[in-house]
Amino acid sequence: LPSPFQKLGLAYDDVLLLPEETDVIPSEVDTTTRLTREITMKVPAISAAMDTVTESDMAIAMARNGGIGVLHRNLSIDDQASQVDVVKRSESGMITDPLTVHPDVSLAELDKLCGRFHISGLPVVDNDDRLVGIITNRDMRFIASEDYDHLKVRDVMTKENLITGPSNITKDDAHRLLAKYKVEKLPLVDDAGKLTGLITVKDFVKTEQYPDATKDGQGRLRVAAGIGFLGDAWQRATALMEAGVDVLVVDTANGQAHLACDMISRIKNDPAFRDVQVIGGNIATRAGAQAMIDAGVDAVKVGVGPGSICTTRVVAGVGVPQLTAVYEAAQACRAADVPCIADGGIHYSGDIAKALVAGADSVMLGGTLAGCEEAPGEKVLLHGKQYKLYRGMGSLGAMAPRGKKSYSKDRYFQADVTSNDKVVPEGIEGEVPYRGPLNAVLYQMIGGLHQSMFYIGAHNIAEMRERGHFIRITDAGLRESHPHDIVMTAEAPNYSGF
Ligand code: RVP
Repeated sequence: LPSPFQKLGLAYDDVLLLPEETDVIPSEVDTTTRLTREITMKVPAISAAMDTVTESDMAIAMARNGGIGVLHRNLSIDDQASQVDVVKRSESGMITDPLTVHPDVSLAELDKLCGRFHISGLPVVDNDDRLVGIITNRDMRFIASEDYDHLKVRDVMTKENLITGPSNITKDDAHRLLAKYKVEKLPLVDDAGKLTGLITVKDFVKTEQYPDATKDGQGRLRVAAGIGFLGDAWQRATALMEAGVDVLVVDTANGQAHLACDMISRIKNDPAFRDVQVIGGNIATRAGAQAMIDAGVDAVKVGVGPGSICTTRVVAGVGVPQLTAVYEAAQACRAADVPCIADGGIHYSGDIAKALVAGADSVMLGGTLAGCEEAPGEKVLLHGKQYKLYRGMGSLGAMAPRGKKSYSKDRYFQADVTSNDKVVPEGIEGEVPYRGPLNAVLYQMIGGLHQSMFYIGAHNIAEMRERGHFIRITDAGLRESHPHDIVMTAEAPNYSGF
C-alpha cells in the first residue's frame, strides 16, 4: 500500500520562479484575466469578503483599478444590497434608472440622500415621473443649513431652461451638450417629458481617469458579494441580484459541504439568476475543485487555511499548503475551462506570480488590503504608528460580536450555536499597518507582477503558465531571498520584513 505521507504540500515560500529568456519589458505586459467564465478584468486581484476589508468604498476602488471587490456578508440583507446599489450607481455610461427626488421633499432629506450615494445633485420628477427640474450643489450653495428643514426641493430647484437630451442620445452628443451648456448633469427625457436616464460629466472624467476599470455592459462598475447557504441565504441572494450584483460568492470555509454545493446548483438552475455569475469555494484539492465544477460554478476559489488570520490548520488540523492546493485545483479547473482563484496567504507581490504560474487566474487578498484607506474601520495609533483592525471571519469578534448579530457564522458551519462561549473560532483578530489609498498599494502589488512577467518572459497571464518554472528552495534559500545582515532603516512601499 502507498504510504499516506507520500504527498507533499508546498507553500509560496517553498519555491521561486526561474529567470528565463525574455523579450518583454515590465510596462508592456498584459495582465488581463478571467474572473469567472464570463467576466474578464484587467488586473487579477480581488478584495476579500471580510468585514475589515470590503464594503462599498473598497469595492468601488478595486473595480476602478481593474480588479473587483466582494462585499462581505456580516451585515443585514438590506445593508448589503444597498452597498451593491452604491457601487452600481457610483459611475456609469448612462444611468437608466437614476435616483430622483420629488419636489415636496425637504432639503434636509435631499442632503442625506446625496451624502449616502456620494452624489452632488438629482433630477426632480413629479408623481408621473415627468421631469420638473434639477437640483444640484449650485442651487444649494447659498442656502443656510438651518433652513434645510423647512425649505423644499421645489423652492430652490432649477426649473427654467432645463438642458435635457433625448433618450437615445449618443455618448458624443451628450458630451457636446454638457460642454456647450457647462452643466454637470444631463437628464434624458422621452416625448412625453418623462425621465428615462441621466448622463453625468463625472462619468466621462472617471472613464479617462480609470481606463482599466472593471465595468458591465452598461458602463457601471462591477461588484461581487458573499452569501451563505443557511437560513435566509436565498433571500439574501435574491436581494443582491435585484440590486444588480454581478457575481455571488457562495462563501464557506468548506465548499465541499453538501449544503454549499446545493446552494450553488440552486442559483445556477434558477433562470432569475441568469445574469449573475457564481463563485464557489473554498476547496484545496483537485476533487474539491471538481465538486464545485459539478455543482455548476463559474469560478472555483481555492484556499483552506493559508489566510494570514486563519487558524483552521491548527484548530482543525486541516488544510493544504497553498501553492500545492492551487496547482491541484487548477488541474480540474483547466480541464473544465473554469477560472481558478487563489484565496489567502499572499504577502508579497511575488506570491501573486507564483499563484498564477501554478494555475490560478486571479488572487484574492485580505491582509494586504485591510490597511488601506478604503477598508472599513478607523485608524488607530499604536507605538507611534498607524494601524487598522483586521480580523478573520472565523474570529470571535466576527462570529460573536459584542451586542451585535453575526450574519456570517455559518461560514464555519456554527450557525446553530447561540451562546458566544460555545463558538469555536478558526481565526484571530489583530492590527495591520495603515497603508494609505488602495491605488498605491495595488500599484506596488501589480507592479511586482509586471516585474515577474518580465523575468519569466511572459507577455500575458496564459504565457506565465507556459513559461514559468518553479525551483524548490530550502530554509537557507528563503533566508537568502529576504534582505539579510542589515538593519532596515527606511520603509519600502512593497516590503514589510521577514
Ligand atoms: P489573507 O489575504 O492571507 O489575509 O487571507 C484572506 C482570506 O482568508 C480570505 O479571503 C478568506 O478566504 C480567509 N479567511 C477569512 N477569515 C478567515 C478566518 O477567520 N479563518 N479566513
